[in-house]
Amino acid sequence: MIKSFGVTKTSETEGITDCHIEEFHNLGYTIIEDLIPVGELDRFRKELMRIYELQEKEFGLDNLKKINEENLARALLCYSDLYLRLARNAKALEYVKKLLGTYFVLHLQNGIINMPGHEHHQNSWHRDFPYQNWVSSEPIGCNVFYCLDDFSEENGATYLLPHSHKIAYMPSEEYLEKHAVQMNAKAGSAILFDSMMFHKAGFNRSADKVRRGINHLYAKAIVRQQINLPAMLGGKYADDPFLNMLLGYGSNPPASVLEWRKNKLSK
Ligand SMILES: O=C(O)CCC(=O)C(=O)O
Ligand SMILES: [Fe+2]
Repeated sequence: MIKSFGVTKTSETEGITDCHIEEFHNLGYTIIEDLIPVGELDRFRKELMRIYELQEKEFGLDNLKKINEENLARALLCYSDLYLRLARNAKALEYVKKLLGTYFVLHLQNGIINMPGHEHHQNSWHRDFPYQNWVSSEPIGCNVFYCLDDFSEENGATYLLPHSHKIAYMPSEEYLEKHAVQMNAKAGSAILFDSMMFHKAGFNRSADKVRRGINHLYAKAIVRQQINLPAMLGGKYADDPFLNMLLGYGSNPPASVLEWRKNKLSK
């Protein structure tokens, strides 16, 4: 029992999951530990680096630099079953369902490689739904950001601005400096945060510690995907009803009126 007076209503939480959800709603974020077993982390790190190298070869490092995409890998699950498994991690999706309901889509899956002594485009404050100067009463998206390495002040752990999912405009520099918090989180944990929160990667000032993170943004199906995953996958996984929803097969716009009506008829 909480010692209090004049209180007629208290938040009802049952167990640790509810406590995380309560933190998410109030602060805008929470850290969930042990989502990736420590023994598997190295596979995830290697696979991320393999995919990034592929993408760097495909587009060229100079071109990646021109568009601020150096050390950033996109749509990992289109290259790797391991990353498809991560995108559908059952424990993480339990939270996503509590926040977004049962119908949601993977809006993006990125790998961020924060190199020692190197500026990264993600070092700048932003919302993952960019250009929006409004807030919503309910979350329209949530991020599951996995730490593949231990995150620390030294190696550029992510900064979040608590409660900024409820702040329509970017606060002042003084406010950011005073209230931003850095996420010291263990490798294998994930930072679960409202996609309207202001955040950024810290600067990695370590001598030699690469800091890798995998960002997932799950959104209500009214939000279009950052990259058209069904087009990239070309029908792969479409027969699995859950993946059909998650990957956007079920919510990307039909190509014609006839297709729209046929879809409705078949339901
Ligand atoms: O790497 C980080 O700490 C933040 C990454 C980020 O903001 C993003 O991927 O959108
Ligand atoms: Fe971000």
